[in-house]
Amino acid sequence: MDGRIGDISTPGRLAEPDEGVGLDELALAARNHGLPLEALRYDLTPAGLHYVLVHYDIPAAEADDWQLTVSGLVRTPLTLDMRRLRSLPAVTHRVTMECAGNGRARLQPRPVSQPWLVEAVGTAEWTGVPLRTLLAGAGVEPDAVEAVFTGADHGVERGIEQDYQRSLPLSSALGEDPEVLVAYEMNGLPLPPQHGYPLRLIVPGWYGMAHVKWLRDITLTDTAFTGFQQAVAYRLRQSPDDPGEPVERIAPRALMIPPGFPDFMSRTRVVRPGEVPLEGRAWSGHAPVTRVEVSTDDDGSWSEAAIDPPDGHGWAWRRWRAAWSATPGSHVLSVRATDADGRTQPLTQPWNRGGFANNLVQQISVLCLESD
Ligand SMILES: Nc1nc2c(c(=O)[nH]1)N[C@H]1C(S)=C(S)[C@@H](COP(=O)(O)O)O[C@H]1N2
Ligand SMILES: [Mo]
Repeated sequence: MDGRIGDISTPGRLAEPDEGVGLDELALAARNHGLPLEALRYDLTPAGLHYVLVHYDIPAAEADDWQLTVSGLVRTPLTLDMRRLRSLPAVTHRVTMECAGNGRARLQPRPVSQPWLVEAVGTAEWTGVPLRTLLAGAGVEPDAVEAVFTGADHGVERGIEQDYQRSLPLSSALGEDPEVLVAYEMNGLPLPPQHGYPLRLIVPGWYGMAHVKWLRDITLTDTAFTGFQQAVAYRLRQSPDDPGEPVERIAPRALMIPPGFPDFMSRTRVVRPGEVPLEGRAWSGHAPVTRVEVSTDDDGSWSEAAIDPPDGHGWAWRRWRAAWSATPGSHVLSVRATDADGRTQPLTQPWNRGGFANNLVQQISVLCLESD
């Protein structure tokens, strides 16, 4: 699997100052899609509206002959088919998943990759077997430090052919909070092909790249995994030679359902004067969201929104609501979330070479009409 014709250590490219979105980015944007922001109204995102991100091709997969292997530093290597996995005690978790590249399209300079604005997010109920159960069945050897997860999809990165692979430290793989799942259902139905059919990893609270789809192997190792998606991509780097920090948990973010209706070309929102209900969702992968604030006049003033109670684990977004008295003219609406650890969202753009974990406050331009 390693036709070594490229330099895998090269981090991604930045767009030139005047460079528009290129054909390679349009091709990515055409196969992946975001959550239409009005779908923030649903507690549970209907599967077809959940964002999708696929690096390579959706692999051909049949549940009937799918096999998950658990190998490496285990006492008893396992080969599990779907029937066996479904016979094990299952749990269901409601989890908000967000792509680490969400917000990337607005960065200056712009990393050349999937150009998300803010819509790479969704919430689903995932059903499957706790990873812990499978690892206990296999018996992890004491010198194991990581679990490496391999998907059935395959492609070339910087000239090197490889499978989609990511790892988790053993402490996270075996942990109870969050509880990592090997999931075979999304919202009570078999996984759709684009979301990993028939089997994927779910790592509540972590950015999307950790949730390996089309999962076919788990290997326990005594060294840290250095594959492309772990050690080259998905690191917070300021320069190409900066080793950077790994991208892991989701930074807090609140999003607002754009109020009123769109002006089709400018995408400005249009409302009529008077009370305009504002609503959206807020989440954080570090700790539950405890505060959501809304600003309606771009003058630095914020007022607190009401937040719905969290669900049991706090791995899913919370709905927030506020009311706005709209007056004729142009307005900028903003919303920001703060979590129980005190993490919040910046008002000025943070930057790193991959455009990861970017949680700049959302701003929506609204034109309020003269009274009708
Ligand atoms: N095997 C495999 N798993 C993968 C990916 C992939 O390309 N291949 N993309 C990852 C990324 S970057 C994200 S953001 C999430 C997206 O999951 P979704 O498409 O179900 O929303 O899947 C992750 N798991
Ligand atoms: Mo992602």
